[in-house]
Amino acid sequence: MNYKKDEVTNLLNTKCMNVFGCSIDDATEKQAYKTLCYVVKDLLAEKRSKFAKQYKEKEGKQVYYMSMEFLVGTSLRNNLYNLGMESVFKSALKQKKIDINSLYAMEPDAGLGNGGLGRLASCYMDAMTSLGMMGTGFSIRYEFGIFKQKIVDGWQMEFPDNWLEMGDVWLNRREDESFIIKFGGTLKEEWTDGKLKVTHENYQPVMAVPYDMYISGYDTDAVNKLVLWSAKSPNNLDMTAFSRGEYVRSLEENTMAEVISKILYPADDHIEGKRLRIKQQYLLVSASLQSILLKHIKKYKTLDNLPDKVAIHINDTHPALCVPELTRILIDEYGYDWDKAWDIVTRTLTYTNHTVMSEALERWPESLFSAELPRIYQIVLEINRRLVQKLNEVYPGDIAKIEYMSPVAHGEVRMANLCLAACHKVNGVSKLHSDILINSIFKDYYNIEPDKFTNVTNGIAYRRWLCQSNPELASLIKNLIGDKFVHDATALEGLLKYKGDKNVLESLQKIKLVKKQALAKYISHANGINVDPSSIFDVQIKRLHEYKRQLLNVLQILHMYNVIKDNPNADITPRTFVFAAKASAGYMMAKQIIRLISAVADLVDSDAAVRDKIKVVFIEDYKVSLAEIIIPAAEISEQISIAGKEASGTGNMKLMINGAVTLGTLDGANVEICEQVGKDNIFLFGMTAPEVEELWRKGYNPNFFVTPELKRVLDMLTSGILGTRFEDISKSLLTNSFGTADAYMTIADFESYRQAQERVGKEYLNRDKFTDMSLVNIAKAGIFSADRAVKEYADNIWNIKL
Ligand code: GLS
Repeated sequence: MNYKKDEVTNLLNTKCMNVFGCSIDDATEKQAYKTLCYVVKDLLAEKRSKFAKQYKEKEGKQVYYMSMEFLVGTSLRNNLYNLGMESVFKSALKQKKIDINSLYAMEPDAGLGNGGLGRLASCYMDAMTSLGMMGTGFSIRYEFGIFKQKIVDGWQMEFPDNWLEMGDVWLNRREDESFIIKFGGTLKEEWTDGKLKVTHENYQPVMAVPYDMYISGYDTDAVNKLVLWSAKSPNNLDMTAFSRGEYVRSLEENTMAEVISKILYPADDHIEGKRLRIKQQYLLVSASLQSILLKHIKKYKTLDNLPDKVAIHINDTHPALCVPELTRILIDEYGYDWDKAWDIVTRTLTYTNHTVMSEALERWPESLFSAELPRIYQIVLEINRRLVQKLNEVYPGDIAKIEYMSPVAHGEVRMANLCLAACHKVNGVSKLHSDILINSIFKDYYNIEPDKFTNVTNGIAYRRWLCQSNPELASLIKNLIGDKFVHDATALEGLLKYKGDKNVLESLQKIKLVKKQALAKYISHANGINVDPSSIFDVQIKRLHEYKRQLLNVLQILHMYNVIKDNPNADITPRTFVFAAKASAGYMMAKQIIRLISAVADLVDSDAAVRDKIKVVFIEDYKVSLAEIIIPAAEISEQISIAGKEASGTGNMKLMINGAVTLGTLDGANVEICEQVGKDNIFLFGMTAPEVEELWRKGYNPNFFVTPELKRVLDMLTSGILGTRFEDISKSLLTNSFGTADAYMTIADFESYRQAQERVGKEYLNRDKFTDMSLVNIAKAGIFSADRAVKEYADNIWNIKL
C-alpha cells in the first residue's frame, strides 16, 4: 500500500482522537500502541473488502482450515511488514517521538496453541494469503492461551495468560452471526411418510459468537480471516433466579457456557480426555460448519456443489467431529438422505495427521461421547455400521483387523479412524512420517485406498523467521543475490556460489555475532547470567517431551562437565547450551526434566573450573516472540528425538534458514534437511527409524549400552551432586512406567550423540568451514517454505487452482 508519511500521521491522529479523544502527541504509550493497531486493522479491512468482492465475482474454490490451535504470536510488525509499510509508519511515529520498537514490545503473543502444530496452522494462513488464496481459519477464542511459564527453584509454575487485555485490538466481534450449539439432551425419533425424523430435545444451548482476526500476506491483494469462536449463554441472566434474590445462580448458566472457551488445553502430542475438551471441539466444528453452509447456500442456493467450491481441512484429529457434524447438518437441517450426504461429506473433507504417538491418537469413551453429543453419537454409530459392513467384504472374517480400523470399538470412539473413513485425502507431514503412516498405523486403510494417502512436508512462514526476525541477514542476502528470495524461497540457492568466499563468510559471522549479543543481552536480563557470545550457541527449543530427548542433551552436558573436571585444560570449545520449553501442566516427568536442567545449570555455574567452558541456560516462557530472538542467534540446532517419533519438526527449518547447523537423528523432516544439505553439512548421529524398530524386535536392554562414561553420568543423577536426587529420571532412562525398557532409547543413542558433539566442538574451531556449513543450510532451506507446502495442499489435496 502506498501511503506518505503525512497521510500516515493523519490516520494516526484521527484514530487516536476518535478512540481516545486526544491527538497522538498526547497519547500514553498504551494508547499509541492501540491506535497504531487500529489503524493497521482499518487498512487490512479496506483491503479485505476489495479482495472479498473480487473473489465473489470469480466464484473460485476456497479452503476452510479447522484447527483447535493457531499459534499466532504477535501481529503488528508482521502486518506492517506484509503491507510494505513498516518504514513509513516508523518514521511517522519517530516524528512524534515514538519508537515503533517500544510499541512492538507491548504486544502480547496470541498464544492460542501449544507448539509446532499450532504454529504450523498460522504459518499456513500466512502462506495462503501470500499466495492470494481465499482461505479461512477457524478456531476458538480462548480467553487464556498457553500458560505463562515461570521457573521457581527449578520448578515450572504456570500462570494464566490474559492475552486479550492488549491483544483484543485485532479482533472484530460479530455477535449477529452467532450460532446455537446443542449439548446433551435426548433424542426423539418419529416416522413420518416412511422417513425417520430425529428431534434433539432438552439440550443445553450454547451460543458461539465469532471474532474475526485479519491475516495479512506478503505483497498480495489478499487478506484472509481467522475466525475465533467464543462461547456464551443465549440467556444472559436467569431473571427468575434473579428476582428470587439468587444473584449468583442467576449468572450460573452463563458461566457454565462461557467456560467452554475459557482456556487452551496445554497438551501437545498427547490427549486430554476431558469433557470440556470435547465440548470445545464440538463448539468449533458445529459453529464453523453451520456458518460455512449458511454462506454457501446463500450464494449458490444449493449444497450439492459444496465439494466443488469448498475444501474443509481437519488439522489433526481435534476437529474430527467435522465428519459426523457435516453429515448431521446435511441430513437434519438440509433434508439430504444418507447416501447423498455422505457423498458430499467425503468429497469435501481432508485430514492431516501430525503424530504417531499413541498417547496422542484421540479416543473418547462412548459413554461420555453419547452423553454430550447424543445425535452425533448416533451418526457415528451409523458411519461405523456401514464401514464395518464394507470392511467385512474386503477383509472377510478378519475381526481383529476390522476392529482396529473401526471408528467405534472397545467402548471408545476413535477420531483418527473417523477421519480415515471419511476424508478423501489424508497426509502426513514429512516423507518419513507419511511412510510410517502407510506402512504401519494406517496400513490397513492404505491397502484399500492407496490413492487417498499422500505427503506434504511441513513448511514455515520464512519471511517472519528470516526477514523479520533477522533483518541483518536478510539484507546481506539481498545484497548478494537480490530480493527474489522474498517471494520465492528457493532462490536462496543463489547463495551457494558464495561458498568459501572469505568476505561473505566474514559478514555472516559478524551478523551471527550481533544476534548472539542480542540474545546474550536478553539472557542477562531474564536469567541474570552472562553468557559469552564467542562460545558456540547450541540450542534446544521445543516442547518438553521425553521423546524429544532433552535428557540426552543433559546427559552429554554432564559428561562434558566430567571431562573438564578430570582435566581443566581439556580441549573443549566453549559452549552455551540454551534450553527453552514448556511442559504440559500435568506431565510430571517433563517437569522433573526442567528441574534437572536447572540443577545442571547451577552445578556448572558454581564450578570455577567449568563455567568458562560451558554454560547452561533455561530461558523461561518459550513462545513465538522469544523464538524470534533465540533462533537468529543459534549455531547448533538440536533435533535429537528418537527416530520415528517426531512427525516433522518445524523449529529445525526456522533454525536452518538462520544458519544454524542441525545436530540430529534421521527423524521427521531432518531426513529431508539432510537430503538438501548433504551429510557434510549436518551432524548426524543415532539409530535410524528401521534400526529402532529392529532393536525393539531383538529386545532392548539399556544396560547393555551403558559405557563407563555414561555410568558415571547416570550416577550423578542420584548421587546428590545436583542438590536433588533425580531417582525417577534415572529409573526412566532404564525402564518405563510399566517396568519395561525406556521407550525413547536415550541410552542406546548416547555414545553416538557424544561423538557427534565432539565433532561439533572440533569443527567449530575452523570458523570458515563451519560458516560454510551454515551458508549451505541457509541456501538450501528454501524448500521448507510454507508457500511451497500450501501450494502442494492446493494441488494435491484441496484441488484448488492457484
Ligand atoms: C506435531 C509434531 O509433533 C511435530 O513434529 C510437527 O512438526 C507438528 C506440525 O506438523 O505437529 N504434532 C503435535 O501433536 N504437535 C506437534 O508439534
